[in-house]
Amino acid sequence: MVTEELKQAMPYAADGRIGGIVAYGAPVNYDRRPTIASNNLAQTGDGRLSFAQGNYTTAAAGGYAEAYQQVTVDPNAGSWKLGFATYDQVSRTPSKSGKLDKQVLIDDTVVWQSDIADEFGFTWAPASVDLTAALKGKTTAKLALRLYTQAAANFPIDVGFDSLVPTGFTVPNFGFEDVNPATRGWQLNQQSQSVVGSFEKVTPHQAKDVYDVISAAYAGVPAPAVPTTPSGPIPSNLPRTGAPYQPGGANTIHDSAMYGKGRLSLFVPEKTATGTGTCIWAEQRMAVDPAAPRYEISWWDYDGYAADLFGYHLKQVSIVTSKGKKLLSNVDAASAPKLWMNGQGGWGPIDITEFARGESSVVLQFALCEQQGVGDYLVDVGYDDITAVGLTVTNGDFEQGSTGWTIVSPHPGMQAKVITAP
Ligand SMILES: [Ca+2]
Ligand SMILES: [Ca+2]
Repeated sequence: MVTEELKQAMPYAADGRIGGIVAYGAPVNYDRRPTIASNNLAQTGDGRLSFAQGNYTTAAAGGYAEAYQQVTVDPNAGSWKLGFATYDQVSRTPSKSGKLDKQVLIDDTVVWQSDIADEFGFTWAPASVDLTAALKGKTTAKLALRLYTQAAANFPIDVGFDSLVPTGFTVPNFGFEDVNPATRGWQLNQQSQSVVGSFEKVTPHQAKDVYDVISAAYAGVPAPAVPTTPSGPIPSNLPRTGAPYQPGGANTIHDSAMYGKGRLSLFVPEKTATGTGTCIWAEQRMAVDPAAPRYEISWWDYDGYAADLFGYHLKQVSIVTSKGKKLLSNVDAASAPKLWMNGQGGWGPIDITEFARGESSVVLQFALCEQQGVGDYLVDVGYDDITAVGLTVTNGDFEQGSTGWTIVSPHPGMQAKVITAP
């Protein structure tokens, strides 16, 4: 994807039509950073088909993006069907229904569709469609997977398709593991200004791979090859039964940590009421090094929320000293996209010298607090990669379960826990 974008943009930069190219997400310390674990949203392997729209954007009614290919059909197979899995980040919120439909088409006719608000959000829902009427007697057909905008949709989305299991026909690259335009089989048809289709592949060393692709583009040499094989088997078909989202549970993404496998999860399930002012959190008493020249705390946080739903869930980080409790950070869970942020992205580590100086130890709290009670707004806030200067942090990467942390989860419905991917 980076290769294709650079190929399009570099001629503009070369002849001065644009001043330069910002490669969003380009790594600067590529050799030190592993792939962000939660970036892999594939159901199987490391590749998937994605239809995404950014924050603060509205998809116009009638538009769509689709991936398609001409498939070979056995006209005498006796049975024709397609099993597959779809993913979205929309829980069953009524305000989001009637706007965006996932669709399967044969020869440009819709044979299956599902509203993105039909299933539980953030989970892969298995699906199946009988294609006997559409494929019987044919030797070839156009198979398309589409996200269609039925009515204007003003919220960020990332809809996935993965793990196709055809019966009575064959689909090369059924798991979207090959993203090379020359060999991937699939084509894209872009009929929306804002919903963008792409073949997303996450590699174990994403930052290094992106760095190498950018280097190759500017050096004028061919881009390095991207792996084209799945890292795991594609499962057989399953009935269509979406499971409720549970952080780290069945049908969620492989690993929702930032780095490694563990993270803190502060969770409010959908269709669950909370009370104004209630909080859940993890806290740790940290020893203060009296000889340290300064004191800093750094953490990364994450949530699955969107900017159209402000004012409910707050990510709060506090320090408790002998003089009392101070709020260090107070960020609405709807203020950032589904992305790990180093304290809302802008500020990075926080200088806490004025609070820690002279203390033998301090308590740091990482909380989710309800600014307003909710009736039905799922949120899953993550914290990971907590580090400090001048303080001793135990298990700040949550790779040893909850070791070192006190988990405080006094409210039924709100769930605080350390989750660890298999
Ligand atoms: Ca896949
Ligand atoms: Ca971790």
